[in-house]
Amino acid sequence: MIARAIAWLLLAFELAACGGGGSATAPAPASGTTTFYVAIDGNDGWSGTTTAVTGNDGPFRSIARAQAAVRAAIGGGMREDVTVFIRAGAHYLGDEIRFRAEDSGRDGFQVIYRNYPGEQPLVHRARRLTGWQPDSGQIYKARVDWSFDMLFENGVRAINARHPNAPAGSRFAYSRTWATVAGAETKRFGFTVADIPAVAQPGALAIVLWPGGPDGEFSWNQQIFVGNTVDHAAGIATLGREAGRNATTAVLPIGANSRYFVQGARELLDQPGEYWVGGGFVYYWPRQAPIEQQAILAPRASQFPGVFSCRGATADLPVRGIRLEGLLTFR
Ligand SMILES: [Ca+2]
Repeated sequence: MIARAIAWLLLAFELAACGGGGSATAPAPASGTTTFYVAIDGNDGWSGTTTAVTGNDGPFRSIARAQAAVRAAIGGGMREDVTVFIRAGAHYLGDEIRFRAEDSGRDGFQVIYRNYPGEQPLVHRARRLTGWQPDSGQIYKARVDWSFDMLFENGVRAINARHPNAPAGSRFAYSRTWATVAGAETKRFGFTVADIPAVAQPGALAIVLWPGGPDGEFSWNQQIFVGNTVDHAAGIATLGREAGRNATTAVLPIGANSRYFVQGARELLDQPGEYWVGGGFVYYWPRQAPIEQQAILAPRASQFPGVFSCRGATADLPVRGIRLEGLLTFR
């Protein structure tokens, strides 16, 4: 499981970024140089100029705050390299760090974001969900104000609450359509009543369908339909429209034995590892307890899911002179 989880992680050691180049040898912390520190017990209201918490001052909490401090420090010019030392532990960005031209090293000097000597910071693009409150049974809820399409607990992907349930260790289990509806083969299908649970808001049910042709055997097209109509008395489901598209029918006839499952309703959250989002909350049944001690991550949905990115202003004003070193990064 861990090995599978690692597969989606982008591991970047000694990442030389943004045209910075240069050697892998960075200066150790020293007084007299422009240096900032980021630590997971830091505070963005502090100066960010001490290696650890001392009295009412200490490191920054976030890399983004350090980035802002660097911008302010170099805006009038540079007389030496500027280094941001990131201390050990898991740093959750919530979104990628975007370097712009004003983040660039200048005047022959570089801006260096690197691990504190002898320590290994882990930089996650995702935001960590915290502030869990008990909801019902073993289900907890936490507020979310960003959109995401994946959730992870300790590196293992969680499951959008669905029916039928996937067996432990798998994300795959399906129902089978029961019958073709003559004359509406790409629009309606017969189902076994137990395969689509009756829920309080049936309009919320999405049907994840592999229309399989007359005998249900062709399974290379997956379509997700929303706004469906489910008639339990007749055992007939009528597709609404394809999520994110204008299609209102399946790309192939829906024969008997085509595969599908349903998701989207709160009632389908009924086993560990399933989550459901609604009303500004994410509801989750953790695989492990206590929930606050699990690293539950929800990467913000993005077209460009990077950890660090660079975008200059113009061809003549690129991002340059930034080095990233010794950071283990996770999308
Ligand atoms: Ca379920």
